[in-house]
Amino acid sequence: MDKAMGAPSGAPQLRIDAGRLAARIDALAQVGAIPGGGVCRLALSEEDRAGRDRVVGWMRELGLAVSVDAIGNVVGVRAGLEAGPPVMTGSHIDTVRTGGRYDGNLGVLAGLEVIHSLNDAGIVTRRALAVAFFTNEEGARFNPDMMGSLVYVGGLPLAEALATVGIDGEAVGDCLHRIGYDGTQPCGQPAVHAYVELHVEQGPVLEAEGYTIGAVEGVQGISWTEYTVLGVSNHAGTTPMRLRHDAGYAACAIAHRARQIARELGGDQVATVGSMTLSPNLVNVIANKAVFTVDLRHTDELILQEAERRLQAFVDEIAAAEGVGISARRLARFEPVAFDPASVSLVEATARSMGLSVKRLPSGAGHDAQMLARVCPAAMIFVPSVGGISHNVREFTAPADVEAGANVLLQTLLKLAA
Ligand code: HGY
Ligand code: MN
Ligand code: MN
Repeated sequence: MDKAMGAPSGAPQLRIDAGRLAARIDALAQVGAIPGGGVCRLALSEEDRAGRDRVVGWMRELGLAVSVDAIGNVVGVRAGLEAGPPVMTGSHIDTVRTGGRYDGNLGVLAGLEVIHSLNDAGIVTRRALAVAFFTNEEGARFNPDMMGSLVYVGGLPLAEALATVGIDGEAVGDCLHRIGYDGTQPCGQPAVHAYVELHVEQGPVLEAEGYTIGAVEGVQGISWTEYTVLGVSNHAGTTPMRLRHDAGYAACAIAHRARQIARELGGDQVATVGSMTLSPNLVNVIANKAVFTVDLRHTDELILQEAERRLQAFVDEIAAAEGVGISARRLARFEPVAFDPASVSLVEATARSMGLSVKRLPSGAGHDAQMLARVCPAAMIFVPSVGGISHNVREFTAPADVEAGANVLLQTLLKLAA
């Protein structure tokens, strides 16, 4: 690297190397690759370990000082001209079971591409820069989602996170140790000056309205609940309807009611029953047990609470009517988060200064940025998802949009670190 040159006012003409970024996206997508071009790297799995090792290898190649904290968050720091808390970017590299190659991965790899471009240009920023990936953002195996970043900002005690048992009966702490990422760095270190995350929109808005960049204003509220219904198994043929205590029916009725509530409330309200297991799960036996999850979300906290209230009222009603017992276990609950207005404006102005179309919008999905927003000014940059598809192997973002998003990230970070 030739003589280090401070970047007092940034390098407005500097751009990332799109081919190099695309190559890293493809290379990481080979880890846990599943048919259809997707990825399965559930948090703290062997695939997650392999993905982590690959990204840490790139961090070290780029000269970053890498630390692993006690919940497995990984932070690579590039020193600035001055000491002090870094400007951070990043996201997550764990995926859902039917994940795409951009969700989370793009934010981490674009961060590495920014570092690589600055290294090539011999530019050293005034403030340090950091690229992070946080443990278990998805929450698909261990609840809640955004677990690692929530611990990082002090929102979840480390011991509680480590003791969390996943859908397959294994504890976070044991899995973290097994994959060798139970680090020694205290959680929350390094402190962060500002945080910006690049992420695919995962929804239909930017594509439908023809925008390249999203300046994300905040993240909607999230409510995850697991319900356990206990009924009476009986013969499907001989048991009169009036004598049944059918856990399967009650679960499906609640799922139907959740959809009705979303329709009644309209607007941003969404409701999803994504997992359901019946026991004994046989064609000719009335189910005596059903375990299922309900995911409710809304941009407005009071409307989200109303959705929760309406659903619980129906749960009580169907329990009495069907003569079944229903218990609820909260898996995740986060209120809507508004990002730092000045940071949102910076993203918007940076995109516009690069001649890119930009729209302000909320995020329907949860992100690590909503946790970092508790401790520093945070913002997000969205790029379009083709067909609005995500959490699906068909997830895709056009290369030109990937490049545009990474360049907006580069220039935004340069301004924050100047
Ligand atoms: O569920 C979510 O919003 C995110 O994918 N964790
Ligand atoms: Mn994500
Ligand atoms: Mn996701």
